Amino acid sequence: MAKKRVAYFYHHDIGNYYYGPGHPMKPHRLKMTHNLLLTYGLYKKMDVYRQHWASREEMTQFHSQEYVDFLQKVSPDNVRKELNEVTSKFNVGESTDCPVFDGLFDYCSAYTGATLDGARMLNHNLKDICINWAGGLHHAKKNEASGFCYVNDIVLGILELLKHHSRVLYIDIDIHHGDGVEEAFYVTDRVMTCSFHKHGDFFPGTGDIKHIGRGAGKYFSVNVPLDEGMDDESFAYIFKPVIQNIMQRFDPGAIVLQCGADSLTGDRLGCFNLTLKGHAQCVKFVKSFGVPLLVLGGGGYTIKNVARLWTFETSVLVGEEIANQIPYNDYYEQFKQNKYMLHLSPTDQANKNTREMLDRTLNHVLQNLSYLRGAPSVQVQEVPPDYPSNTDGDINDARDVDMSGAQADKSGALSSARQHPGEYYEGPKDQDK
Ligand code: LLX
Ligand code: CA
Ligand code: ZN
Repeated sequence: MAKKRVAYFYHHDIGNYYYGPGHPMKPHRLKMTHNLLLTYGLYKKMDVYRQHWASREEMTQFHSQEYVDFLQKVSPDNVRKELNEVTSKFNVGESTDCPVFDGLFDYCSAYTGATLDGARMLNHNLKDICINWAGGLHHAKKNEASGFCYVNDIVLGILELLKHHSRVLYIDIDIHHGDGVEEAFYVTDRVMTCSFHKHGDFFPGTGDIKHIGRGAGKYFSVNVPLDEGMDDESFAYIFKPVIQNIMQRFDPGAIVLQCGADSLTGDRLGCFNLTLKGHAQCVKFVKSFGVPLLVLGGGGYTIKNVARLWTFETSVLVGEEIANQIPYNDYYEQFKQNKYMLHLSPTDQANKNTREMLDRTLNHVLQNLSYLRGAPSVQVQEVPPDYPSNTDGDINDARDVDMSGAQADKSGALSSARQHPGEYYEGPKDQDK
């Protein structure tokens, strides 16, 4: 496979945000990943960028003003006294799994900024693949936080890609259902969402195979419910034909791939049995279609294995083989348990996904896909700007990423945005509640 032009986004402060003692989400895993991939020398094979900080206005392209205002105002100091009443409304605070911590808004602004930068680089054909391991917060909703996620960078990234692409495919291999992304695009045929997840008595409880989209979006939401103990062979057995079929029928102009590491063997909160190779074969398969690709992180709670996985997947994306022996790095002792080896072996956990179940699920999904009548197209209109106009005029102040050359796109794509009514689901109408 020819080498790809790869951009990688990282900010040196991202690993210092802290959800609090005992919380399983540890942004420190991003620092470990960054350090490991640097020591493998992978920075030489891609362009490394510090992201811009996403503004309130950029976030409200999906989220409600009221919710983003709240995220901007709330702090560990005022959450109890002044803002106590609204915390339950937005599902943020002590009694939830989405705590208020120091720098919460800046954290959201950092990971969202990186996802938007990646989408814009792909839109302007500056790169083939963009990577943001800090992104992938698929549970966040228009008006509320959920499952450790506050701002849904994925929805915002897809909306950005839709400015230049008629159709965007979203693939989610996190062990959890990508509910926030599915909900946002449930009624449109311009975004196909496809989540593979553990289903049945598992957070967030959505993602039934029968949920396929509504209205113009019917058959454009694909759910692949799975059971515990999923191994590499079973995962490939269902992942490859589903994605192959979607690629043929939907023919997306860009793909967003959420690479949650909680589907790995030995994850603290997960129950699948995938190795690095099994997880990364999905990445390799998606890459093989040669479509502009935005790669994001996601869950992942055994943090040394998150660092292993995303380092290995970075090597796959840049097309470089890396040694199984982990090179000396800042967190070297954390890798001792597996003799300082990169790769993991599966455990002897039983795979509850029988071949019969997988065949039934696969046939059901392929049957639904067969109802798609060719790839939908939309009218060519004027391209919306990369950055929404801002009355303060300060949107680009902190933008570090070099986007020069963006206007040089010869394809004419810059002057031909594609828009469609009902681009994403606005949430229930009052009369539906
Ligand atoms: N699934 C997922 C993906 C990304 C993030 C968080 C989640 N949430 C969970 O894994 C989960 C697990 C158990 C209960 C509830 C939710 C995420 C990624 C980066 C930063 C913040 C959140
Ligand atoms: Ca998933
Ligand atoms: Zn998850």
